[in-house]
Amino acid sequence: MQITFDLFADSESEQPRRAEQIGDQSWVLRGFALPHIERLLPALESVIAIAPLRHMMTPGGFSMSVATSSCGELGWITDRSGYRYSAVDPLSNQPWPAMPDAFRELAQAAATQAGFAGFIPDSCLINRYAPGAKMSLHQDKDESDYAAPIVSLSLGLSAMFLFGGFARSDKSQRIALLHGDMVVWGGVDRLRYHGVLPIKPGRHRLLGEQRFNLTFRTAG
Ligand code: MD3
Ligand code: FE
Repeated sequence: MQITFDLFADSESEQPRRAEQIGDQSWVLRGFALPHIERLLPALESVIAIAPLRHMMTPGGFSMSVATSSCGELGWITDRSGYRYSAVDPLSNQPWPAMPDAFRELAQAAATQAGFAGFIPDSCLINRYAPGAKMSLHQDKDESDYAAPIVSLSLGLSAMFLFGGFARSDKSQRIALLHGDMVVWGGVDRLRYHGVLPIKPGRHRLLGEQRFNLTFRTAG
């Protein structure tokens, strides 16, 4: 009896782990990362100690409200010359930090759960949202192979995610993404428009006044 009680010492772990289908080949895995948070947060800290979060410039000359960094062989960058993947961090001119095993293993497990066994991410983009930060509707088109899924992990403050169609003007579904939720998008849903509404002010027990989203991709 004592043992089962200890399993629920952290109230967030009481969230049932369940899969919600949001598209023909897209799934929200509620609470999927919760059993691994204690390994994930130190790994995240060690990555951003080497490759600090920064507000990159869009090709149009605006600073992103989201602060970004990356780990893995390739990192997503933007500047006045455009959006692309780079093997080096433009701040340091050094390779991005290695992808922590805890990250890769979690992303692979989530992909497998959603029907994409054999997913090998070579890039993890780290997005940090302070309250008010948002991401406008866009498609992810900078990767070489659209057959691979994209896997995301949400940490900290919750977000309202917009999941649209194949034209910017298509109606979007709104999906709340909470600490520990993972999402897998693949196949026919890979090129759907998506975005994030401005993050509401708040304080998360572990992460404070911020939301992190980690996006795992096969980019190269
Ligand atoms: C849906 N990030 O970094 S999760 C991005 O929460 C991005 O930070 C959001 O969109 C965030 O590009 C959303 C990731 C996501 C990534 C790719 C997708 C959702 C997707 C591709 C197709 C459909
Ligand atoms: Fe995106």
